[in-house]
Amino acid sequence: MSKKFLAVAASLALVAGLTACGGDSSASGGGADGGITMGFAQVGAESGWRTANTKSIQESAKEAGITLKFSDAQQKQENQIKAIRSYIQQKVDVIAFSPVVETGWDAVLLEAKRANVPVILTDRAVDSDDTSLYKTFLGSDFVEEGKKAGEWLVKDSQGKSEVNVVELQGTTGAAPAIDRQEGFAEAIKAAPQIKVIASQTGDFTRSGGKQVMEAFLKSNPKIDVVYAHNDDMGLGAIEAIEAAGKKPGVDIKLITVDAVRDGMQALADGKINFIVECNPLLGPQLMELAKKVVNGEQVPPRVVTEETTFTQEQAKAELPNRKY
Ligand code: GYE
Repeated sequence: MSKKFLAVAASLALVAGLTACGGDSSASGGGADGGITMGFAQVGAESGWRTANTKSIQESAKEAGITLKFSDAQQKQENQIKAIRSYIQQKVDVIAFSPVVETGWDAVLLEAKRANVPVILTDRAVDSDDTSLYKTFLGSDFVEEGKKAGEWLVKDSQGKSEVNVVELQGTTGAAPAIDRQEGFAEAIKAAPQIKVIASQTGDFTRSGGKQVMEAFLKSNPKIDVVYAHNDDMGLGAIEAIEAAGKKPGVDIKLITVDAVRDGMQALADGKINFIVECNPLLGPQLMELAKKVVNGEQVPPRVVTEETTFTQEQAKAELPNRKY
């Protein structure tokens, strides 16, 4: 993985209009009143996964008695940087964020460090050599997720002479897009008949997945498999495949990542063939870590979420219990 350092232009602009969530903004300030205030800079609202993640964070902050200041960056790094600067200015007790992309964070994280505001990375990682810029990283192992997707396809491709895959990538430069591509590529090396014939970003959205898939279908006469970095893009691809008069799950197989309800429904309906789970319910663990960090307790530098995979049969059994 490349280690790039993009210098972030220091801007003094204060962010107007960050949504305060969970209450009284005057309660911030070093936990002097005994309460903890967290500034959370979210990626956006691009997918079902993200919606579930946001809900989990808001609900568990409430349960933990943590005052949450929440902002939505609409998938733009510059918005996240502004939000983080604003949280530093407001002297929150802890900042948590899920970085839109991997690189370009050193400058703003250094500002937080100098202002003594601890930072927790959640869901997505940053690509920086300086691990002193954050206290811990809570989230999935995306390379592992990509590997699980690839391993399923290797098994499914046994005895076939040619398997053409198109890949719908997540947001360019985002950790889950980079790592899910890497893990998948690694796993399919075991089966040389599997070839990724096209790969393009659909930005983790349903409309992005649909658009890219429409273009793939026009320019590639033989597509056997779609590997989508999330359910939403896979669901968009299903629409494009059906509009082209083909049967998703049968004429063209689909593998996706996340296992949100809509994805699981499509899997149970036979339109997706395999889903690798990525757990969005990070709120409770995040609040636990935040309390420890604010109290000066030791926390592990990396906390990995436990996840599984689903076949069509397993999805049918799991659907009634799925909470998101
Ligand atoms: O898989 C995707 C979302 O960062 C793990 O972001 C997250 C990814 C998730 O948009 O649906």
